[in-house]
Amino acid sequence: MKIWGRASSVNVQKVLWALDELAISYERVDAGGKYGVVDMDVFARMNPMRRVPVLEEDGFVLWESHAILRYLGSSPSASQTLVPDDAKARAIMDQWMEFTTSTLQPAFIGVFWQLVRTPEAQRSAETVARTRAEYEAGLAILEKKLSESAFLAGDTFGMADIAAGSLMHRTLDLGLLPSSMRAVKRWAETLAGREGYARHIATSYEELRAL
Ligand SMILES: N[C@@H](CCC(=O)N[C@@H](CS)C(=O)NCC(=O)O)C(=O)O
Repeated sequence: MKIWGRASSVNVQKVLWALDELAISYERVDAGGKYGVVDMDVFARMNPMRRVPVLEEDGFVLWESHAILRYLGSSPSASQTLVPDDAKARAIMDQWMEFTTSTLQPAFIGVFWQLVRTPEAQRSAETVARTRAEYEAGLAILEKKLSESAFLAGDTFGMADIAAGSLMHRTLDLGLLPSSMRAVKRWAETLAGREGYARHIATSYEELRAL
């Protein structure tokens, strides 16, 4: 199995974390950001969006990180299941993954771009405050859920925790989690104890910083 994508991309990181959890071996090829590659026609034939990650396996090609997570979780080579068999339990997992795609991650990216990817001279305090507040609104939804259960889809760790949890290292590092959100903090600390998180999520993002 080949994963195309730079290791500094949070969407690539969540796939690498899932591969670790599932003990699936793979080869990663740098693409995107400073590595380019996504501009090449050969890459566009795999992913017309020219984005990473892309999974390639014996001629099978898949893009969109959460589609990749679901595929990996249901793959026969998975050594443990992160995607429940039960339809309702799986739908709850999907719900949190969709929430991450549609709401939580776009809000995170808004503030991350301001604080890390925009040169300080070009930042506006107003935009920082607005994007921060939008992300806090998303985190508040997680806080409510995680004060009711240990993980997003219930009592056991699963793919939804990988999808949303992949944002937590940068969230904590940038001081974006309000101190009142104790349940998110407890959850993030639990996730940080997993080897795949330590290996792929808790990494430096300095190469992304605008000078
Ligand atoms: N919804 C897509 C988003 C993919 C995406 O935006 N990837 C970013 C990196 S996080 C990308 O490819 N950016 C262009 C680049 O790195 O050159 C997914 O979840 O896979």
